[in-house]
Amino acid sequence: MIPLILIYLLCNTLSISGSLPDNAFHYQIDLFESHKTKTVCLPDNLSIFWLGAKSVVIVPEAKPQQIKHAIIPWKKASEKISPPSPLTGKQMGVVQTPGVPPLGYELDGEVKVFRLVAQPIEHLIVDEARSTLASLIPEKNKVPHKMHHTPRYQKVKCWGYNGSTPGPTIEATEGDRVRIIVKNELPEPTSIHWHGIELPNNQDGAAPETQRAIMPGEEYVYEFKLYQSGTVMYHSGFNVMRQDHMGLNGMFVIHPKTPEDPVIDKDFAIMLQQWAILPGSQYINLVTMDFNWFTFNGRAAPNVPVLTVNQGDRVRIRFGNIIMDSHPIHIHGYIWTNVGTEGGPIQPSAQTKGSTILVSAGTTRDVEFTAWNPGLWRLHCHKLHHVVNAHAEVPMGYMEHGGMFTLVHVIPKSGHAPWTHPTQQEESSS
Ligand SMILES: [Cu+2]
Repeated sequence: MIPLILIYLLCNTLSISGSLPDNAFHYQIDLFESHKTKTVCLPDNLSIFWLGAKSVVIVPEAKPQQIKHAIIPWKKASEKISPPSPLTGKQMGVVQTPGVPPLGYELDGEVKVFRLVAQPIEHLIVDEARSTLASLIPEKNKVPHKMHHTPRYQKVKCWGYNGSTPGPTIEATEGDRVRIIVKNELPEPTSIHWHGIELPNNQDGAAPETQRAIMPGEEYVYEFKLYQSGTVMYHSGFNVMRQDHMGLNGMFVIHPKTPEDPVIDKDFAIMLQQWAILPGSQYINLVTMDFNWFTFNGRAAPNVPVLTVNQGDRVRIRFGNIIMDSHPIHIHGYIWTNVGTEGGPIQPSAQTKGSTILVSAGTTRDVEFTAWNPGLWRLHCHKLHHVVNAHAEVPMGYMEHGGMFTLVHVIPKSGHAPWTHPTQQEESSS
């Protein structure tokens, strides 16, 4: 117990408790209760691994495999978790974030006031008993494959905003002044960075460079005017590796001041996320880059909601990516137009076409198409490990679709009309 005595002597105001088996000594240290920073000194033969604001693992000889399975503090037992505010679930915009409740706002004069609560949540990534895809697959297509067993149910103890991960999509209009009141119900300090927004430095949410972090239990107010339009994002700006991976991210849509042409009939937002979850665990493994769960708006197939549109609709899909890897998102049956980035709309002369859009880490990409082609069309990441669930656990046989995979269901105008390509229509009308 030498480390215990050592740390206690050096930092006599810290509270230290708990232990891990084997060679690792695990202590909880109340660093942030007093808003003070402590420096912990250790002799050369001891290594210290920070697991968050309140927890360290001390290993006499660094043996990473021993800390890999350490459970990251997720929630304080004493912590009060607020129910979603009445504005959560209130659709006041036009963007659908499938699987994520919308967020309304209150008006204070001309300021749009949004409320976000950062809090621990228990989130269901997949529950095959509630598949959103199964009912759409024609019975005649179901042939008896022998599928290898893959997890049919995966819950995760993570962090989110207003009860969901990603958090609700914030919608406003170019020229609006917005106020976002953030409450911290996490077991550690946090802040929110407004990713891709041009704003004054003191509103950037980069703690500690531009603000003191929001301490557990505190509320903090951000307020700025929106001078741009497009799809941007928000995510934690403190202890970023951990907090963003734990689920603290969301989309932020700024509509242009002038009406859009062509008019968008269905406007979807999809946040791309990835998670490392050890077999049988509900906790996120933060000490690996071997991600094994991949989600659209926090859900893996077959539980990703289907994007249902009518034939002829003008459809926009906004993709956002805060996590580490890039995701090439592909659609079947359509060529879409790349119309926007986190920098805003792309000028028509610079727009490109494709059926796959690469959404790199830290970027957003908006695509548009007219839903001329009826049917069930796959929409999925084209990194092939990203379209199965917990791929590391299963042998390479037949595997059901999982991960970043869903369908665009284009409902035909008429069940009897023959299939026609748009160029055929042009030929017949000319
Ligand atoms: Cu991917």
